[in-house]
This record gives sequence, C-alpha cells and structure tokens, in this order.
Amino acid sequence: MQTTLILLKPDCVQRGLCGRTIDRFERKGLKIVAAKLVQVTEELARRHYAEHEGKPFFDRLLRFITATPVWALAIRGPEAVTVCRNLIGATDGKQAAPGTLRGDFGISKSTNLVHGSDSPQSAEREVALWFDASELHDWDRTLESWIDP
Ligand code: IDP
Ligand code: MG
Repeated sequence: MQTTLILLKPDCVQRGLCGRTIDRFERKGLKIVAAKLVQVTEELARRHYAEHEGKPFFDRLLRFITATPVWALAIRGPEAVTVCRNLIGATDGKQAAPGTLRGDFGISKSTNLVHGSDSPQSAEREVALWFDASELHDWDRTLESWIDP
C-alpha cells in the first residue's frame, strides 16, 4: 500500500471541478485517508515545490498555488503514486491523454488542476509536509455491517 499527496489546485477549486476530480480517484478504488481545504502560505508553497526553485516558472507557480485555497488529500491504495499520476495525466494539458484529468479538463501547463506526488519518496515527504499524523485515518470498508438485515 502507498499513500500519496493529491492537491486540487486553485484552478480546480475555482472552476468547480473538485467533485468530478475526487470522483475519479474514488471510482478507481482508491481510499481518501485525509482531506482539508488549505490557504497555502508562501513558506509551504516553497517547501512543497523546492525542487523547482530557480526555474523560470517558479515565482508564477508560487503566486498561483497561494492565490486561493486548495484541497489537500492523502490517497491510499496499491501503487497509489503511479495509479494517481496515470489518472492525472501529463503536466501539460495540451499533451495530456484524453481520459486523464488534465487531458479532459485542461489546456494549460501552468494551471493544470491537480498535483500528485511523483515517487514513493516524494509521497512520503509531501504527505508529512501537508498533514499531521493525527489527520490521517486508516479506515476500513465496513458499510455492509451497518446495513439493516
Ligand atoms: P507535475 O505537476 O506534472 O509533476 P512538475 O514538472 O513537477 O509537473 O511541475 C510542477 C508544476 O509546475 C506543474 O504541475 C505546473 O503547475 C508547473 N509547471 C511545470 N512546468 C512548467 C512550465 O514549463 N511552465 C509553467 N508552469 C510549469
Ligand atoms: Mg512534480
């Protein structure tokens, strides 16, 4: 099992695509183990995107991700890192395959709706950066035992 960090970026929230986006992860069979709406500080943005510091798009990326709130989710499942990256699609919405979130809902490389950790190591670092251990809930699918006989 892996747990990966997913962010529904400001453009996803602004465009009202959060429900449809989360639906894709849920329908795939992945489990949401943490979720919260976050107004991102510059400090958190810098730490999250540290690998991109110095790149030409870095300042704009910081302004974008801190502009309005994002949904942060921790999502768990077998090979969740790769499974989520495949559902999200390529960085640039223009090249992202149809059927992926970026391929279906976006046409931009900078405002591309969803973040997903890119490796198990990144996932571990990012989940710890965005969530306290107490915010992660390892729940089981117990619905059947609650249904009236
Ligand atoms: P990823 O989100 O697909 O992992 P990264 O290369 O890690 O892509 O870049 C992080 C984020 O930085 C992207 O999701 C996008 O918002 C932004 N970004 C990446 N490359 C560019 C670019 O060439 N121009 C503008 N924004 C970019
Ligand atoms: Mg990345």
